Amino acid sequence: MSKRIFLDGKFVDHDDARISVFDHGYLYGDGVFEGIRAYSGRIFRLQAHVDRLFSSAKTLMLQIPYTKEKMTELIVEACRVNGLQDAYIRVVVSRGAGDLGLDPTKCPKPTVVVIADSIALYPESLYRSGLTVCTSSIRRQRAEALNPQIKSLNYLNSILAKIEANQRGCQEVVMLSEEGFVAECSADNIFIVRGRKLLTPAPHLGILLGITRDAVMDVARAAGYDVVETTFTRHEMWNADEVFLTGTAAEIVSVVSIDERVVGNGKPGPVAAELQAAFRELAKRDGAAI
Ligand code: PXG
Repeated sequence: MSKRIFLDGKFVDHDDARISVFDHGYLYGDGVFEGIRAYSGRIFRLQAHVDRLFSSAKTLMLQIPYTKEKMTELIVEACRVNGLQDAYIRVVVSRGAGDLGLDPTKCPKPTVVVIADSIALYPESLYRSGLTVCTSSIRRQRAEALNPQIKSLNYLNSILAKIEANQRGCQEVVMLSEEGFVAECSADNIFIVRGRKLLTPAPHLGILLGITRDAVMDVARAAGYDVVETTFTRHEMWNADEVFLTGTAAEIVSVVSIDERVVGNGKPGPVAAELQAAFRELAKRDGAAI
């Protein structure tokens, strides 16, 4: 069965899911998105994703033509019509078609797309071996330029960093704030472990407030860890007991080498493993039923 994609008010076949070359999402990266996962028939933290989508759109003065409730229903519906219990869902709202100038007021109708697809899981070997990462020379852009809390269609800041990672043979890349503190990775948040304490960069450092980050803070606190949102440098990161990344696609993945410094004993650590297990338990029972 061909995949059914929600586009501009209705579900259409994959081959008919086309948008205009005049869409400012395409011409300027003017739009917002979410990447969401469903586990065993439950959509993980759906409300938080819908809230973040609407917050991103509000800052861009992009009027989503549905209520939050309707958008939530559409996301569930996209899984249902495609018969998916485990899914990766991409919601995209772009400014819509306009003229060739960048003025958003010339785009009368935002484009809304919901794609529900089967999830391409990261290879299990990645979790067994852990990631090798490096620090990018590209700084996370400051909030006054383009706030990293907006999950916008303009990912060039991350993509420039990712290009560097690829060139240097790293699997992810750590991005620093303008002041040189650890901020986040190109598409993941970062945590460092010191004994029973977890440190993660505070929101003001210019990060996307990841929904996995939030869930990991919850499960870690429930497991008795002290979790602190704070400021730290690469020195603390290099010398941590463990370092791990969090994101919707990767969940929790250990980092074993950073800038050619071995992290801990060079193997994925027990804290990341414990939190990954707790996270999977949470994902099984938490979330809106499809
Ligand atoms: N920081 C950045 C910059 C991100 O893009 C995260 C953190 C983690 O956020 P969540 O809410 O997912 O825990 C992201 C995640 C993908 C994909 O398919 C993920 C993201 C962007 C593009 C693709 O893994 N964002």
